[in-house]
Amino acid sequence: MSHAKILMVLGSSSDLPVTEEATALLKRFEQAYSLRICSAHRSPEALHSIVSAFEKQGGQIYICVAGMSAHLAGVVASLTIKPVLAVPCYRPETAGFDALLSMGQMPKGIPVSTMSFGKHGCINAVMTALQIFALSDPGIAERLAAERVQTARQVANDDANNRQDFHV
Ligand code: RP5
Repeated sequence: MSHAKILMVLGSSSDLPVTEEATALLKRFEQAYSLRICSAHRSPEALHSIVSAFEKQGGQIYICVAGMSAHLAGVVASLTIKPVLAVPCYRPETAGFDALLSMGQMPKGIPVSTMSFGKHGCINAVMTALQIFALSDPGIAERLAAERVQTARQVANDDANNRQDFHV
């Protein structure tokens, strides 16, 4: 059994739906990961312990998923020099912009790499992690390249099946 190289931390169980396709992608790429629910403000001591344990086991990349005043990623980033990827969750109150700005407006020195909203952002966070691993793992690089070919093929199929030419 391999140790998780990626730790996904969610601020609440209500953020879980955002992560489903992203964790499926990690499984498809056979990447060991851990997913934990832990809040920077509701359970700060647990967050410190989780980060500390992940560091000790040789974990490499954090993905933080949170909504509202989403300081989770910033707090995790303060505890590590490993890459921290942040996914802002949409909440109806402010359309997710509170979380986006909390994550995307980190002052210099403690970087947080902020993705787009919700499930798209979470998938891109996983893809970014895979791209980082691919720098030193040709197998992952090959699979990412194949994924790109498949994505382009899908768009071409959609075009072939749906194109419209209207002339007068
Ligand atoms: C954040 O507050 C969580 O990441 C979640 O997106 C938001 C609301 O949490 P719940 O009230 O749904 O637990 O900490």
